[in-house]
Amino acid sequence: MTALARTDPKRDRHPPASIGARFAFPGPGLPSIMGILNLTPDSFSDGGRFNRLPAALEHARRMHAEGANIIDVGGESTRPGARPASLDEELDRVVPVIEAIRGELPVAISIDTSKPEVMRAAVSAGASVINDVRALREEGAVAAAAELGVSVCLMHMQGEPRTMQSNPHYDDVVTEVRDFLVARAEVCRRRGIAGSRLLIDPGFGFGKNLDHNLRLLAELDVLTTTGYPVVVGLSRKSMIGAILDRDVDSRIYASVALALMAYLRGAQVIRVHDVGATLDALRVASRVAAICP
Ligand code: 7PM
Repeated sequence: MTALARTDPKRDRHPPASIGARFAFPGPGLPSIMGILNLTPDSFSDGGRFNRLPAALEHARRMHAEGANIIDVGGESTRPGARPASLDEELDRVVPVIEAIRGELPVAISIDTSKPEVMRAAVSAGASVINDVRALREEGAVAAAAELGVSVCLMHMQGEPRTMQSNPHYDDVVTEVRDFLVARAEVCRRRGIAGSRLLIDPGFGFGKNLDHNLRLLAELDVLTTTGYPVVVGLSRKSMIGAILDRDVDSRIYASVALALMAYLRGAQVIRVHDVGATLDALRVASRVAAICP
């Protein structure tokens, strides 16, 4: 029954167009694959700024070669407990990388930021999607996104990165996350962002304990039935660590399993570190889904 969701045309109402139709998709019946390009100092940094750009570009090339059709460029760490990046730090990290990807790879670029200034600079440099873990709640963010005319991923987060994992609480996590996302989407539409440009994301791990995360994935249909395309980021997250007691580099198989479950529940964009491994699983699964009676 869940596999049917992929082939039901009513579920595929906002497909490719919402990230820029000129970019190739991973394949028929497959979701968009958003490869993660994290430019915070803990990655691509070994010793200094000289090799950051080439190393980041090489990683983007690899994710594109493995089938990613969106590269998500982020320069602000949203890790629990992280210190917020300054505006200049964030701009220095992301703008050169976006320009380089734009000049070389036929992929959509999303910018993972909450800052209106970074949104503007990133879109000028070639980004066509804003991915905001704060769902455009920062001052000036809705106006910037409306003016830029790009697609926007609205993500749910309870609290702020520094403290969000200390004691997350919900009466009904699935309903509260859905109501928040639909309300943010309505604000965006009233302020001039077309509904067809909006995507929603439950924000796995952002102010959620293991039980909250599991319920959100088990009941992902509650989000897909809103009509907005659903983005999920489960890749290497601590919910996997909590179940398997494995460190972050040993969570690939489990990440692929969760990506597959999100796909079967109708997610249209899957945000991952391990593009090739994820697409192997989705490609075989999509062949089965395609003949589901
Ligand atoms: C530590 C904790 C490091 C969490 C990095 C993260 C999402 C996102 C991130 C997501 C969307 C990560 C996250 N997660 N954007 N940005 N959805 N739309 O695992 O789930 O990369 S940061």
